[in-house]
Amino acid sequence: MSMFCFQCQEAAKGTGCTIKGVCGKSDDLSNMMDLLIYVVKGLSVLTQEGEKKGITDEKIGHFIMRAMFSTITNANYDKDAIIERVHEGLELKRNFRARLISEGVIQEKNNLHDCANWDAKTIEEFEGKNILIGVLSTENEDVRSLRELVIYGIKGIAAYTEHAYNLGHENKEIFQFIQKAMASVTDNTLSADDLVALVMETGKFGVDAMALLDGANTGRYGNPEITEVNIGVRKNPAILISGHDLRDLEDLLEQTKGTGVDVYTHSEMLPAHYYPFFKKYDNFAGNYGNAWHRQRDEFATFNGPILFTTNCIVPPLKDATYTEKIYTTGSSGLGGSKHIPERQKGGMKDFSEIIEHAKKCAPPKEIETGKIVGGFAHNQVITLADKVLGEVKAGNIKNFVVMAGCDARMASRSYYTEFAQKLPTDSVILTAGCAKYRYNKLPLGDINGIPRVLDAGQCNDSYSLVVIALKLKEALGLDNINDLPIVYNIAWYEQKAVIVLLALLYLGVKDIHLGPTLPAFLSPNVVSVLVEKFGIGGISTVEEDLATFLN
Ligand code: FSO
Ligand code: SF4
Repeated sequence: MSMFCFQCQEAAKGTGCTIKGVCGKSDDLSNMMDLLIYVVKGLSVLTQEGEKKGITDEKIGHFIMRAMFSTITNANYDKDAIIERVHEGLELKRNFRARLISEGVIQEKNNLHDCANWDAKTIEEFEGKNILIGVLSTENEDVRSLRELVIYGIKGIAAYTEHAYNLGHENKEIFQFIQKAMASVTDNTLSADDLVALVMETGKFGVDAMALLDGANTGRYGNPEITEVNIGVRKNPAILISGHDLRDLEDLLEQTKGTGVDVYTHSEMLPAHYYPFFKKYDNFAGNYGNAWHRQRDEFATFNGPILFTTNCIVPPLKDATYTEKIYTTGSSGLGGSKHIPERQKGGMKDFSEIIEHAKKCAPPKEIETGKIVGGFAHNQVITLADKVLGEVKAGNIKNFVVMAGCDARMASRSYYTEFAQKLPTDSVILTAGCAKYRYNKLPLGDINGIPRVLDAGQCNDSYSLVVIALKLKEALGLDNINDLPIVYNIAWYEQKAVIVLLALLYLGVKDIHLGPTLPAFLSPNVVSVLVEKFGIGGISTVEEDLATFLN
């Protein structure tokens, strides 16, 4: 075994990647990410000591946010960038630790966890350490499972918090919680019950992070509205933008305006079309392709450069024709690809090189034609509330099925296409995240004008689905969110889906079905707790699930 990672749904053999990641992450990169998390833990332990005496450092919260996000599945394949972050974190830790010592908060020799005191400067030292401190260094499998559940939830929180931060929104309580939680996962005195409570608290801050991002996105770009998005192509050279960061999209659209270069969205950037703000850009041409895992084919036919603002990246094959057309920015990275640096305060990122690159490329090749409809975030759905409730009361809508989450490669995910196809025609699908690509182009029709697939947006817009559920509960005069005619059949892949799940659990949602497989990082005992407390279950066949879920 040269690495160990089991944070995503594609963990090898359903247990963990031990030689190389199924995602393409190499063992040395995986181990270096483990070390980055160890540095975050060390910083977090020190911040807890500092807080006792009111000593804080804002830079630490921001660093931890970026560091955690860069270790999320499929986001960063650039080992040098991760090493740079380890150096940056150690420097912050060195300084903060020295400050705590000089102010008499801690002693040079102390009983704090090794992560708080460990220091090093060379790659050799990093490599000597990183193999000792990974996931498996927690021996008890239940404690390990609960600790990792918290850590993966925090990775999701870090991602959403970073997007909000890029739009000038932050919530200090979220940063404080992250630090408390990352310190707590090193604390051997915590019982399993303490850790379960920490998991729930992580869910609470997941709700806060999604609400923060919702406010940041809608505050700057307006409330998503019903929108038809073109999935065909035009005749101009173009740039494809992927990932989730709307601020990067704004900078790109501003800089491509009037250049003759079009901009298309890919995968999770599709919902940007639903925001009123972006409609003013004539060169914002449409959405090209499908979910992230189809990129090896779709990037080849796109012809123009591709900008990744976040995950999900699939490292190109050796003979791929588009490798030199990939650019990354923010927490994403791909060794060998050009990385666009951060924006200066009050400025924009400089995308001029990508735009010049695009001008030399052929226009995208058409792979499909037509339109898809979306924009059913909370504000839009609440505007339609009377109509929707009318259809519910008239018995024309019998139930809502939340099919939010992620898409990924596994062939078994055809389950979700089939499930959508076979749902009774009086069921409406509520979706968010890239999971929608399994059914958003199917002719599923509408119920008296209400489309049978209501897409709220990106995975973070699962928050919208919660707001909608709470409104429905109020309008129908129900006491409990679980009395609503809503079924949860969620597909997960990476850690943002983990925080969406924890947020739902925190809000008291019961009987969530999670597929296509349950997380490898949940030990049998932790699964039992989740089944007992929350009624969480997996999926089986479409026929069986339709029969049981809709009952
Ligand atoms: Fe998908 Fe990837 Fe949005 Fe994830 S593109 S899988 S849950 O990054 O964040 O839904
Ligand atoms: Fe394996 Fe997923 Fe970890 Fe990649 S992120 S190494 S596929 S478990």
